[in-house]
Amino acid sequence: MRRSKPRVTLAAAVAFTAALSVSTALPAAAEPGTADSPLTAVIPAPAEVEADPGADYRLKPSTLVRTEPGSAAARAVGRQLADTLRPATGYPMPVVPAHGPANGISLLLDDVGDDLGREGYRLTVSPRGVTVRANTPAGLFAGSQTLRQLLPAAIDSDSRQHAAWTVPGGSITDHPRYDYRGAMLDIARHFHTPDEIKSYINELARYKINHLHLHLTDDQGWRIEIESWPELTTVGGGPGTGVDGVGGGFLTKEDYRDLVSYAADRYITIVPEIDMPGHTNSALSTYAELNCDGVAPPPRTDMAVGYSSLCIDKEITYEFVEDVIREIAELTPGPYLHIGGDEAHVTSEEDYRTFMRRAVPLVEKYGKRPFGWNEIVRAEPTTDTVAQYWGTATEHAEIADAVERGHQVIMSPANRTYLDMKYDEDTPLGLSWAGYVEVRDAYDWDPGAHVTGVGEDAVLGVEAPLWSETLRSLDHIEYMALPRLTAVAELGWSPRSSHDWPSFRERLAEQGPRWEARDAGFYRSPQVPWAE
Ligand code: TNX
Repeated sequence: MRRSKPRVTLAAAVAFTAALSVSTALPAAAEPGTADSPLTAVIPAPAEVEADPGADYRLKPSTLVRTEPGSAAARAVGRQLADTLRPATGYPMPVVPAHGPANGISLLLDDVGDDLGREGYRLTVSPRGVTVRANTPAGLFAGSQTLRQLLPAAIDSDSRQHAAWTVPGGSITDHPRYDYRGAMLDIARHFHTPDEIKSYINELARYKINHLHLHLTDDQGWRIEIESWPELTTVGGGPGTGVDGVGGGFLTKEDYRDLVSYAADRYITIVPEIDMPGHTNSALSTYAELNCDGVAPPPRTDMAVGYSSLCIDKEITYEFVEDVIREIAELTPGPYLHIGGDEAHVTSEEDYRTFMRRAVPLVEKYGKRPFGWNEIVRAEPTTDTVAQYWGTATEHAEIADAVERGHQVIMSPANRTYLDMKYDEDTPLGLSWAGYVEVRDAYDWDPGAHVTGVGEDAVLGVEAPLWSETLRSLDHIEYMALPRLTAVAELGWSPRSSHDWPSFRERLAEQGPRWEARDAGFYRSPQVPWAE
């Protein structure tokens, strides 16, 4: 290989990746000291990559993880990185303050420029070591996720592996396209335990997703403890409250706080959702007084949607809503509180408007930024309200008008980002109301130009929702999320100019052995040339 220093932006990286594909195919041990994946083999694609094939760095038993002196947050990022590198390498990887000349892995807080922002970073690999510099610890965390992907796939194993732990030489300068890169997990249709949620959080962090939206309540179940209305969970979180009467459970406040902090350690913000005024049968069937006729309907665990509504004309409805919003806001350090608002088919338009005009200000009263599914804009709420677009159309007057009025939008078009849609007709799990969503469908669209009138500046970010009517276990979650989650992660992070399906599928192919190394299940899409 020539020892030139090709400067490649990702737009031009495809050819570069292809040029290196011969060495990529070789097992790491075949070429000791040579990186087995190029600097560009990262998802999401970094903004700028400058390869220096003569400057590889190989981890050694003596490698140190050096972190910014005096920064507890940088040290915590260093500890997490060391924890992830130790099992497969078997090296001790001590975490020490970065004094003296750089050697080993260094995580340094530095002024890397406004362009790189809060989450950007610069990563340089030379024969002396790997240095990540960033404006904030969030940038160091993002850079350390990139570093993991630059090491051989075996690094993700939790037992000792024999490989040449080589990082390809050169430098990466990287920062996100959108501030909000999200995933949603529905723990209402089937409850998923805190450990399962943590496992999903780990997966999100690897791909630089920085928000986890938890769909906490729905017709079938109520999955978050509310002290002022305690039966919501004792009944709505009880056994048999999952779809088809399978499973049950809920998060105590302690569980939720622990998840918030686990996510925060990984630079992920929890966005809680309490869906209203529809999708509320579990509350209505628990507290009779919330119904207009004072009669509690039976609990339901079928998959129908749009049949329930809080009672718009009763004052107790707003006492209930305020109590719930207050308790959730108190538990949630993040800026957003999602109040759903979708599929309120049995609420009249006028009632919907009346309801949202009282609910939205309550979110603000408790210091949170209101967030709702796109229907919420019909109520003309404060323009600070974030609208989550889940339609399948690329023309949508209501959302375009809302943007005109000043709303920001999260893009979750169902036929692109819904991880619960089947991949194809043979997919054993999932639904298909928005069509089949293969990996390329999830990747090949532009969030900043997808819906007429919803341009780049109006887009706060992207989110991949995972509804769980058909999903009962972590295996099910992984099978539906992987690999499509990575496509949405790339759309949220990587520059528009890097968008390139041939490059993405090649890089995605390299993720397969990583998922295998960490025992995560995934769908082997025929669209991807999976690596051995
Ligand atoms: C639509 S998307 C819903 C959910 C379902 C989902 C299934 C949205 C805002 N509402 O209630 O779980 O489809 O794909």
